[in-house]
Amino acid sequence: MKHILSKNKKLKTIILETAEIAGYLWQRGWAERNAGNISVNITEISNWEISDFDKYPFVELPYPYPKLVGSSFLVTGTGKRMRDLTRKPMNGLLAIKLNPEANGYWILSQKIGSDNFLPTSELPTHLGIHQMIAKRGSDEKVVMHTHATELIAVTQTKEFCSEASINKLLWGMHPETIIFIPKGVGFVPYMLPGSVGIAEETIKALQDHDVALWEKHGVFAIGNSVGGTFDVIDILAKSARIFFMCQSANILPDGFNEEQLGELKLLAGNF
Ligand code: 2HA
Ligand code: ZN
Repeated sequence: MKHILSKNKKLKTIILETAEIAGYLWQRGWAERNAGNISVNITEISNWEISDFDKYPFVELPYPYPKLVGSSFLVTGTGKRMRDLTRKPMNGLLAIKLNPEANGYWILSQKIGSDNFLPTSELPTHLGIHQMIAKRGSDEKVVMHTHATELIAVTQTKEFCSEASINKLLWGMHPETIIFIPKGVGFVPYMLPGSVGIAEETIKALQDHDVALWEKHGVFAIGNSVGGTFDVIDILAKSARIFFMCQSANILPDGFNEEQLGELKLLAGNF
């Protein structure tokens, strides 16, 4: 890391945490090939003063993000593998900074002419989510997309393709789920990945949930830290695994009733 980023200790910590969690995504089997992407809003900890912006690659965005003027992000690169991030994080991550018009960004982790690569194909969705967070003024810094196999599997039947039915199922399988994810998950019906439509639906779903479940594709989750965002997906995936374990043993799981869920919800914060 022989560039402006290496002088920033807080950023280094976030890069190392992202690399560690990327390894867990791979170990879970949620990150086949180049699947998944992560972005972290690093505006608050960015200490760089740059006078020579023309040294860095500049990329135009298809539309502007007015609430993100001048914001900086750490983001995974397009085509990069999560499993490779664990060894050489900056070979798969970029640091970008939006311009004053918020209709383009400089790639601060690369110099023009070096081995350049671009951010994830899901960048419009990531920036749209960060903009929604900026608008409402909440603290989430991280957006994580991964192909959580167990959660994809439950969306393969129409039975669980609604917010009400998917949350009833996931909350019912394990106490942690309603304690740590009391708002449940939002549901996004199948749409072409990387499209404007799926970005809009995801942003809508994340307005009142920390997780959006993409039908037959994966999850988008937001959180204050990379590790904490992973934890939430991990808990949901465990619920789905319990459901499938019961199914494969020919057990029809009872789940929790409304009263049990209600008292579990009250444990949030001291569990
Ligand atoms: O980053 O997961 O949805 C690759 C993807 C696209
Ligand atoms: Zn994906």
